[in-house]
Amino acid sequence: MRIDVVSIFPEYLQALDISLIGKARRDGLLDVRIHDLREHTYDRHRTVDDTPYGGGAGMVMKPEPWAEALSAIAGVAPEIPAADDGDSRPLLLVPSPAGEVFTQAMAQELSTRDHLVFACGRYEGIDERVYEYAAEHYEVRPVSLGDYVLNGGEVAVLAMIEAIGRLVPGVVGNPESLIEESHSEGLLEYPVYTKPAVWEGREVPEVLLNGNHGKIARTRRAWQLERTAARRPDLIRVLDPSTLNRHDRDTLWHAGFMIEDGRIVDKPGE
Ligand code: 6GU
Repeated sequence: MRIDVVSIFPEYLQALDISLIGKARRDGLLDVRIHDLREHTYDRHRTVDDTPYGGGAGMVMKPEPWAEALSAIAGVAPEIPAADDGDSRPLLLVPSPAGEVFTQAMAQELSTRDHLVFACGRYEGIDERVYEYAAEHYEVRPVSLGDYVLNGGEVAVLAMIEAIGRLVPGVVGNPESLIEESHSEGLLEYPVYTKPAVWEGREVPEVLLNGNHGKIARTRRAWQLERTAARRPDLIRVLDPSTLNRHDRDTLWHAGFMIEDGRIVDKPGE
């Protein structure tokens, strides 16, 4: 997979040299290229921003450096065979608190693409016309990590590249570890324990110690449901009830949910 990132702080992206993603790059699984937006400025101060038309606080990123950077990347992009939907343009992901929320499902989908480009904005954002211009060469998608504001897209891009990159075949050594994890089945992960069996007077749950694998699997499933009900009730309400067995329904009942007209709803009075 080819990934390009354009930023005025390329040093931020040095974290991509480390750990799993760094190894995947050295192994040739991920071709990550970081570009300094200021390389596409031609004035003495290498200016990338200007005051907003219409007034208001802060500065807006100028269109010209972005147009040149994005054209250069699209121009050198390998020709990609048309996908099922017939759109062969590379994807331009624009980190922004005003974007569509980035989820595990989106990470899965993006991990199958050949070419992703991230445009890291700073200040109050990029001149809107850049997105229209970019749409001639890219499929443009604004994406947000969640409902809070960062100073720029760089930290968000680090998170997204890690979430996407680890799903690219070969990047995670043991693909088994991708199967049972938080969010992949719409539930949070169960709690985990390691040695010693007693630590600071606290015992590892007995069920994990006596090798009854059927019982361990049922217990972990119940822990997942209980934890998700407590921390993320929104995820419980969108589960498909047909995926729940009698044990699951019983666990959810005790956690304050019931099934009504084929949907999971809060028990009255909870
Ligand atoms: Cl993707 N970018 C910025 N600048 N702020 C954010 C965000 C992204 N996601 C949440 N807040």
